[in-house]
Amino acid sequence: MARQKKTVITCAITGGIHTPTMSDALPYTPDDLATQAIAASEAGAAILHCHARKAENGFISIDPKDFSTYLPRIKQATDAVINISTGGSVLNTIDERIAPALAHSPEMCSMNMGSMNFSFHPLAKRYDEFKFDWEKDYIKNSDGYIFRNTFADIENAATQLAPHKIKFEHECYDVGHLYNLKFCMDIGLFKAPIFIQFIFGILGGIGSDVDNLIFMKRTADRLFGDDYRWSVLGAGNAQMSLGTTATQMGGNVRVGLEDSLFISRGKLAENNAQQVAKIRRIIEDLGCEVATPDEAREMLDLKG
Ligand code: KMH
Ligand code: ZN
Repeated sequence: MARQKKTVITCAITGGIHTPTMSDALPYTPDDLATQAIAASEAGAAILHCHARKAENGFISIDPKDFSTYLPRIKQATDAVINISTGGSVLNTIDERIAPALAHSPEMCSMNMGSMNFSFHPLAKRYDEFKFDWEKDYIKNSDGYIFRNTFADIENAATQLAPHKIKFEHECYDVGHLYNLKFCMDIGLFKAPIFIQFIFGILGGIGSDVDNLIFMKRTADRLFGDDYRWSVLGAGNAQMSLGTTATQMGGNVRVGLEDSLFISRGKLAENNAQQVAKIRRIIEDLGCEVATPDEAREMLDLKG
């Protein structure tokens, strides 16, 4: 595949993995979500990957109304590409998880490409003071959660979302997920060009070693040829290092507090924009350029 000229930065603003107790910077009120998303866009993120949370306690929400409280403010203030998560929480069904994307019809949404054990960041267990009751159970049970994305779930989500012409961020947490994606393309669920988010370092998925990134990339090259664009999400302390490696291999990168709460080893990030600014600085220092939202639209073939 020809090396792309610019690098698309995605920022995943809040997610559903971390809990408010872990960092005061993790946004969950509509005000904080909008303010941090807008700042991340201004810092250089072309795509904003969005989850919603309950304003009163930060619990992960898949209620489309909890997206309505902050997405319009982002759209009004920026031209960033909005990407709505269909990951929801491990407690939700696929129909519940796709409801926000169906209701808001964004340019992009996530599409998780396989079922897996899904454990939260092991560091979470160090936190024994919780702000909200739900956090304790969520963390306590985290070893036992299964993130369900069967072929039937994927087909159901793809079929219901198809009329909206939303570009999927195909979340691939392990090499088998690439083969799942290839199978789904072969049976006509997804059309080229596809956009793959290679995910490393989630407990239950592939680890965050450079060897694994090369393996995932080579496998995708073999399976999809020129029919795919790609990005790297390194969870936790792999965020900046693996993300940087991806940009040097010609790929795109995702940062954000959904994927890591830190700005450097042991130091919590102040907000999402700080992570975006850091990866942007690295990309530019290494002689590359970051893509604007419109350039990302063109590169990823979005509906615009
Ligand atoms: N939480 C990330 C590891 C989704 O929102 O659908 C992957 C993710 C999934 O962002
Ligand atoms: Zn997400």
